[in-house]
Amino acid sequence: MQKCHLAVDIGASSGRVMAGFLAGEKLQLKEMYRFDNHIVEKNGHLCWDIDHLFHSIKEGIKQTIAQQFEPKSLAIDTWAVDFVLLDEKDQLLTDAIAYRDHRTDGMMEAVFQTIEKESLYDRTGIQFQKFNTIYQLQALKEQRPEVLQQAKTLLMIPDYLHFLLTGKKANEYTNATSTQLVNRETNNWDTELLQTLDFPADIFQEILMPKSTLGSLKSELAEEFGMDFDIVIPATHDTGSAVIAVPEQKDTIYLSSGTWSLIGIESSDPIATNEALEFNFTNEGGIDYRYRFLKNIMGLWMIQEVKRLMDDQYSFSDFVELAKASADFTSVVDVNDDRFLSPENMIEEIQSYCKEKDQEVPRTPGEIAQTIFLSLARSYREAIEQIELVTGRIFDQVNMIGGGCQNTWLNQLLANHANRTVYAGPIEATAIGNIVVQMLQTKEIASLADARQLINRSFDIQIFEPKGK
Ligand code: ADP
Ligand code: LRH
Repeated sequence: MQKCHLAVDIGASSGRVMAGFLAGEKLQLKEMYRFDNHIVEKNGHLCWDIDHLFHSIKEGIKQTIAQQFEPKSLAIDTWAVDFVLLDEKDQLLTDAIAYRDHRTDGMMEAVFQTIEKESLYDRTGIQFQKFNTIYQLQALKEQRPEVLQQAKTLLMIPDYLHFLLTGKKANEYTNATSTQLVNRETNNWDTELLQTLDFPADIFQEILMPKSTLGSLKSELAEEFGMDFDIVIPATHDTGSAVIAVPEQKDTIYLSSGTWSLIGIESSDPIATNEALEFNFTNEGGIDYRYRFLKNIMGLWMIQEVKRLMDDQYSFSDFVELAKASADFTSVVDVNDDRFLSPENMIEEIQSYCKEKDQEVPRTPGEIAQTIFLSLARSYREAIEQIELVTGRIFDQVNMIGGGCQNTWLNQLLANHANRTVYAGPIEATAIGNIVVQMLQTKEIASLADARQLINRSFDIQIFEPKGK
């Protein structure tokens, strides 16, 4: 059997189980299993189907073993901010409610009545997104106080999936910072903040850092799989894992392109200045306390929704070609407008926006896709300008990673509009970042710098040079 490390990487649109192992001078990555993930409506809320996710993880492990791969360890990463609450018997108290649910409408303002926005930013360095865990907890406090009172444990989604595998409870650091409840100086739960907000401090668990070992499989699972292995803590926030895999280059901006577009730089210290606050940049915790100074941009969620609303008649690569053929269509929307976060109908929302702004209304699939891609490229350029303004540095290139790298038209639009060289790849950066943390834990890789060099020589990177707009 081929020994490997298993990365379970679950994004908002799909999950995969990937085996990683060293072969000579290179890191090899092999997909073992892929599964669908999407938000479902349950009990009046938008939720994640956590049973489906856990079942798929188990199926992925079984398929891995059936393909003659033997995991030495496994680690799970998912999207950030969402969590579950457990009662005293470790049973779920609610469904796994998704960040696009409308329960957080107005909750940011409610929190600001207790703590000023500036003070919250100063303590945490985290951006203001209406769906951050802090606002989800505020929603529970106001709408279902009995649930919060019964809660004994808060686990973020990957923490919960790790718990189901091992029976061990912990909160992983990179994802914990996305709650907006971790203090950027202590890198621990901000107990004063929890007290101010009247959140039950005892539901928060010990924070574990990436590269820690959580434990081995529960005995019944080891029996079911016919083998046992360790669960290692990766950067459980997918963006944290993805940024680990940015091939090391000086003066680069990364753009993790998937359901969301996360654009920023790695910084040894949080940058929580007034300008950073004004531009709504975040400082999420990363491996070895490297901070991700970045901005969330609505991302390819917009085209995912359009694809769904058109009954999956067109594939993502069809949309790329259709948009390219509509290159002369110039209407744009403000992709960061909250109206695109969870609209009833994304196509109509885009059309109404254009109409309201007296722009030509996109009608055909190509025009709609072009409006999305052009709008994204423009907002990427704006974010690059903001990063340069805040840091006083110049960045001449962008490293695009994630599934969105496959959108060659968007890569070219970004190169043109930002007038920067765009390096696209690796597509599976998140799984790679997850795997290398496991290899750092076993010391198969000596350092993060070595890991990034290894990634650089192991995966293809496509280059897009700016051409006249
Ligand atoms: P997440 O982890 O958030 O679920 P991924 O990193 O898997 O997202 O990226 C998914 C996105 O990648 C899709 O929304 C789609 O826009 C883009 N994508 C996937 N395959 C292709 C393709 N063949 N051509 C163009 N874009 C693609
Ligand atoms: C990307 C991501 C992003 C978060 C959002 C909720 O998958 O984790 O970093 O802001 O989902």
